[in-house]
This record gives sequence, C-alpha cells and structure tokens, in this order.
Amino acid sequence: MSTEYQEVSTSTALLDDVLEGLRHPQKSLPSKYFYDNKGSELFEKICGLDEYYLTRTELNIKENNIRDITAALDKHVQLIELGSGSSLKTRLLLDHLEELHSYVPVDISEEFLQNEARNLQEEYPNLTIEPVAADYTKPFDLPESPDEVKKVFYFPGSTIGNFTRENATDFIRLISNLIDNDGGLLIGFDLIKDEEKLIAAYDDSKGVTAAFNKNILIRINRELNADFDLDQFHHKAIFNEEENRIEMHLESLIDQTVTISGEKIFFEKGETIHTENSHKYSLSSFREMTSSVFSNVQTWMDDEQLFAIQFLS
Ligand code: AVJ
Repeated sequence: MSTEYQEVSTSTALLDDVLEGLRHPQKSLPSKYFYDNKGSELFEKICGLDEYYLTRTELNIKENNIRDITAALDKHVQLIELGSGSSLKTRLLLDHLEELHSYVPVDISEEFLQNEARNLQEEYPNLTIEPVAADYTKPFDLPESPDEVKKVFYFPGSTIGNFTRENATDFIRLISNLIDNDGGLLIGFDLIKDEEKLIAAYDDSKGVTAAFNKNILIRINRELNADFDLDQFHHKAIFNEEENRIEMHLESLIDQTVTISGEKIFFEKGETIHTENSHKYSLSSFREMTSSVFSNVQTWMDDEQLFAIQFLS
C-alpha cells in the first residue's frame, strides 16, 4: 500500500467513523483517533501520572522478571510492537533479548512513529528497526523475515482493554494466525480492582486525562472542519460494573448543535459522547479469550496484583 493512498483513506475513514459514531442514540467516537501528535504526547504524560498506576506497574513487573520473560521469548525473534507509542517501555526488552532479529514498531501516528524510530536507532545503532505506520486493528503488511525467525507480537499497556471482549477475542485469533514459526504474543492487561483506584486513574487531579479526552474534539475541529466548543463539553470517567470497564465520556453541558464537514449534529444538555472503553480482567476471564488459540500461558504480576503480563504461545 502506498503512503499516499493510506493518507487519503485515513482522513475519509475519520469522517465516516466520526459521523457514524455520532448518529447513534448513544453517541460515540473510536478511541483510536485520540492519537494524533498532541494526543500521543498527552498519553505519554498520562503514563507518568501518580494516579495512572498502569504504566509503572507494568514496567516494574517487567524489570522484576526480565530474565524469565526474555527466556520465554527465546532467540532470533522479530519483535513486533503494536501501538508502539514512544517505545519507552520497550527498551528493557531490547536490552535483554538475545540475538534479536529485528524490531518492528507499528503505530497509527505516523509522524510520532518515525520520530521515535529515529531516536531509538541512535540509541541502538546495530538494531534493525522497521517501523510500520498502520492501524493494526485492520490487516496490515509486515516486513519480510527469514523462515527461521520467530514472530513475537508485543502488545503492552493494556491496550487490549480498548476492545470489547468480542473484538478482543477476534483480535487475539487474528494475531495467532500471523504467528507461523512458534512465536507468540507478549501482552499486558489491567486487572479488576476497587473502583476508586480505577476512577482516579482515568480522572486525574491535574486534568491531563480530561485534556486527552477533549483533544479528540480539537482534532475533529481541525481535520474535519468542525466547530465543537471545548468549553461546552466535560470529561467524565465512569466504571461500568456489568462490563468491568472504565468508560470515558464527553458530556454536553448545554443543548447545542455542532457542524462537522457540513453535517449538523444536535447534543442535548447532559448527553454524552462515549469515547473510550478500558476493560479490566481477571486471570480467568482473560484466559477464556485466549485458551482456544494459545495452549501455553506464562503469567507475571506485581505483588498487589494490579496488572498482569502474559506470554501466550
Ligand atoms: C492506552 C488504552 C491502555 O485505557 O488505560 C489512558 C488509554 N485512556 N487514560 C487505557 C487511556 C485514558 C489507555 N490505553
């Protein structure tokens, strides 16, 4: 696929997806559109917040178990990271994996991806880095590798939480189909815990998550010629007990009409746009999704059992 084609298809996809989401009775926007340049930056900020325990906990688990984890992955690996972001959390793996064949960061935010790949290449001059700008929720091409190289997909950060359980199951199956030569999937997911701690993580005191959530409206204003008034929408994080997930919403503070590429959308006061799901799992509910495609599972967790990393093969 040529880059040009991809860019054109990305902006029409944005318009289609945005209008589609806003036509439903419960308005929604796909969370993958958070990650323009500004959104990717804001997300990196979130990762450093006290309340956002996920990033540092996952990193601690990795640090404490790095030998076991890299031993599970084995040698001659092509490490394919889905949603690589700043690759910050990948350095530890890159430092410890033996005879790594190559590192393939895949990210939807092209500019961010290329910048990070360049920075990483300076730090790791001998590493083969092959960035792929793609929406990994859709089929995408991977760089060629010799048959004896093992594909290990790396999906950290509880990004799997963004999928509904059904979509997560499909996604895991899709990934397993891409693993030909006894590779595997190294994945991080967030565990069910008390509601207060969850809400704090998604409604932080500095308002960074609120800015992250609202940034999707700024993006739509810019890229789709829209006129969302940012002061008339309010960030909300709620815990949906039935689904075991945090939901982020943007609540309309007044009755208002917004125009997006010429189409008028009405918002009633109090009505929300559902912008993100962040599903939380138990080890058993997660295993339910993976057991039909991966027979082996190794698990690493922190002492408080806030977060889990698994290698599935
Ligand atoms: C990147 C999807 C893992 O759900 O915790 C952080 C995104 N949203 N704060 C998450 C996010 C609000 C994050 N993931």
